[in-house]
Amino acid sequence: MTDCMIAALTARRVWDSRGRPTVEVEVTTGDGSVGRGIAPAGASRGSREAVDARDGGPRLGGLDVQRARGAIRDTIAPRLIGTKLSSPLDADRVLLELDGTPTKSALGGNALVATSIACAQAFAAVRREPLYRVLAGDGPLTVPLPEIQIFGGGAHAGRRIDFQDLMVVARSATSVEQALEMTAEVYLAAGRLMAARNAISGVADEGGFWPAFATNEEAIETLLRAIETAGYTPGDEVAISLDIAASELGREGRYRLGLESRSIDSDAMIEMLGGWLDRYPICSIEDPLAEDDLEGMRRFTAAYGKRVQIIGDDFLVTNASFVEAAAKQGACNAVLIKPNQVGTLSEALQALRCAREQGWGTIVSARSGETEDSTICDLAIGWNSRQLKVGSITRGERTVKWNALIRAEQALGASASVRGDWLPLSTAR
Ligand code: 2PG
Ligand code: MG
Repeated sequence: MTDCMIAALTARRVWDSRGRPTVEVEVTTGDGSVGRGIAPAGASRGSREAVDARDGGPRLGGLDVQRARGAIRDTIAPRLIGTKLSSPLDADRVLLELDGTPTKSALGGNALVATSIACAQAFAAVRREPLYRVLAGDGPLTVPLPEIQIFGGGAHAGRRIDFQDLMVVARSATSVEQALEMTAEVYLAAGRLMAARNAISGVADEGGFWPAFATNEEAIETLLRAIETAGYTPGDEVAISLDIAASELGREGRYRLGLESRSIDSDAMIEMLGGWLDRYPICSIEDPLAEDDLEGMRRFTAAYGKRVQIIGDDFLVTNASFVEAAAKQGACNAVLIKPNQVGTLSEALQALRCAREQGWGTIVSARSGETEDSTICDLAIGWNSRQLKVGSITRGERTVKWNALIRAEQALGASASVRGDWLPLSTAR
């Protein structure tokens, strides 16, 4: 069907939520349908992630994307224009062949992911269907359970506390609509608690409150209090989810807790986190140990893997072979799926499938630098990831995703929505 032929493919520079340049690709097909994709950007990045093409030099902090635009204009567009898309991820084969490097250093992960998304969206536009339906094929369509940030920290908030995300999961909600309402109540309660302490001092990169705490644990305690103040039972109704982003804290088995002016080794880190798992109703913990601390991650997983979801983000960088290796080694029991960590939607899907084969949890995730592109919602729904992480319940680049879930839930019915009561709770014995 010539409808699905790529008639035009253009790139432009647009802006992300941190005011940094990024690249958007627009694909027009033979029947005039249009698909767009915008590359997001991380701040806490795994060292094995796909590399973005950025210009370097003094302008715009070295972050301009003219090199990525050039790669799309000179290499990707000439090859893709005139080809027919026979499936939503069809273009990825060509992209991978054109780049030919494991970290996408030839054309740039940003050039690849924006093109991959735009082609998938164009394919869905030709079908006049939401991308999630096209991606699901005959498979199940589920609206994912949200994990939503209340306090931001680490690299997203001037390292005001050491770890990165304090989130909530509305475990007892029976729909996304209800989960978002419950989260909004917790967010408001947290704001009141912070205001009462005169501690409202800004917004972290993903829209959560800028944390003003004396210790890292005080942040968790405050979140617990916010859940209670909002009228919910911590754990059963609203559970806590943490992203430690431990690769930001140290290397070679040493972790620096700047807020507490101390450095600890891998064992002490495991002990500290284990204490939190005992004391607070936590359902998920992401990157509890650094990407180079396989031994630590194995020990942590052996000790707590039955009580809590242990998510590899920087540790696994959405790479199927790293997921497979980690599963064999007994490290982690869930994976974060961020397409731009690996470069194309096809590779992200491979990582997700590989995790599912291991019986792992799968969480599709946004980045800290985001835009109005909400394709990750289509991926989470169409690939049946069952969980989605997007940052807070504030700011347009975040709410565009949550609001897309609400629309999908209305279209698919609340029975398609994933409930959270199957998630383990660290405090349940
Ligand atoms: C993470 C993400 C999103 P970043 O670490 O999980 O919170 O952050 O995009 O900066 O890697
Ligand atoms: Mg993370």
